[in-house]
Amino acid sequence: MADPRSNGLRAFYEENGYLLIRGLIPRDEIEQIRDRFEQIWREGQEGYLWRDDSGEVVNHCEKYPRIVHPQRFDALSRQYLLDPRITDVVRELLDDEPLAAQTMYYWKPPGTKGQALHQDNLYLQAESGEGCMAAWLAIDRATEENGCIRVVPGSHRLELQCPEEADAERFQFLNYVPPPEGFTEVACVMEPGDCLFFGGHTIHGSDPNRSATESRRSLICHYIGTRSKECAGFYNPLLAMDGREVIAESPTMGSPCGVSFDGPH
Ligand SMILES: O=C(O)CCC(=O)C(=O)O
Repeated sequence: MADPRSNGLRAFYEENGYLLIRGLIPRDEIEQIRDRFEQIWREGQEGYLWRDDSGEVVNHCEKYPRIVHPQRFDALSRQYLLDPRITDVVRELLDDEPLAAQTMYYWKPPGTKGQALHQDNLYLQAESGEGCMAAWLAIDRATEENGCIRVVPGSHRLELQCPEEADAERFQFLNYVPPPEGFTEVACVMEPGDCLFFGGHTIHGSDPNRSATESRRSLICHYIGTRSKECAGFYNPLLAMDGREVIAESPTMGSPCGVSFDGPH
């Protein structure tokens, strides 16, 4: 694995607010993760993902095909949330001992809407340093056509912005943070096993899946640093790296919108 302290990787992160590590998790493990979630997709999971009478998938986000907090019932998700290959990078980039906040898995089959550009810390509300950090692990090849992640380099230095309304035809969630003048989004084309790390202020999102045949599956893990004593209640209990449960305090940081967001985004 590439050491984030070496080869200018840390410098790249500090400059850009994201870091892509190629081949962090080998293909055979990626296939195991994919197969486990295909099983969850087929069998459903009470309270997280199930099918209505017409056979449509129902979950936290109505018919948007993703699952939130699978680490709470699935040992494999929890294993990757606490995997040192991922958490060592998070520790280095946060410059703090990580606490795990959640996993999410996106199936994103052909035709699925995207997620408008946004900043994660508006939702997690971790109060120190970068706020939270995401590790976005590609399960399939992620391309511009099937709706890969897009990031706005340098946006990690911005304050949290109050979102505008996104285009409901293209995006599932309607909170949209436009890149300010002078900032441009870039597409992160990734292979299975590549992992993209980005901070809680980094503006990012994804376009709809325009492919006729390819899903764009991904496992996403979110962390905060231990120095951030606060985090939105939706993420409690957090997990320390040894698996211990930790309860974060309620956020006091305030919101750029006046109202706080707490829940999946
Ligand atoms: O994977 C995606 O399409 C969007 C994920 C994302 O932006 C997030 O979970 O914050």
